Amino acid sequence: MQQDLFTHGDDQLETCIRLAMPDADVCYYPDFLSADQAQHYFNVIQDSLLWHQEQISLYGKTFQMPRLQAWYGDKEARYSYSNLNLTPNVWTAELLSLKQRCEQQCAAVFNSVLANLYRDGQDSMGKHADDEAELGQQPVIASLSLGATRTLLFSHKETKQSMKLPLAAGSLLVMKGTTQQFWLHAIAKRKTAVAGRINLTFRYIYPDI
Ligand SMILES: O=C(O)CCC(=O)C(=O)O
Ligand SMILES: [Mn+2]
Repeated sequence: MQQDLFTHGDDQLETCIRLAMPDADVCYYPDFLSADQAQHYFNVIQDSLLWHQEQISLYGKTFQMPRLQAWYGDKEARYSYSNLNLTPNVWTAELLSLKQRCEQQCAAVFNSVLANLYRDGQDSMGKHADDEAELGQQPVIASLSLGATRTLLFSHKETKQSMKLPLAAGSLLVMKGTTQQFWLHAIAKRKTAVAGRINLTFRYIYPDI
């Protein structure tokens, strides 16, 4: 991994760890939020979002998604995901303020956020790319982690190269460029006891696609 220091805004310096992944543009900011801020947002978001457990249909069978989800955003930011069609809830004050911080950090605009709550180590997310048509060609995805550290597993679609990245509380992972085109990512189950974790992925949904 290579460390880049770069400026954003006036004279503020942010440390970005740029991951050594071919065909990708992935940047990790370990200290995007302070420990206190991360704990505060974890508590408020866990208590205030309208969490629900989706059902997924696979090979004619119905399964419960192994995590809770909630979708917030601007009215027009409708999203289809694993055959689900999600209408966004109206932004909460905390989500809006985190969205603005992510926009500033990424020099990008987001109109929605997918929130995932991993209740314990048995909750997970399967291998996928954030490559739905409504995200556009080379989406910028800002992924903010709160609560317990869980490992994100990247795997290259062609070469099968893999890469593990523990996502700590208060960290921001920014995926952009060709990342979704060439790489899959997943959160694996953990056998040992793990406390709750919330991940927020800020996205821009093109309303007319
Ligand atoms: O929980 C994570 O870090 C990954 C979430 C994710 O990949 C998604 O919401 O698409
Ligand atoms: Mn994803």
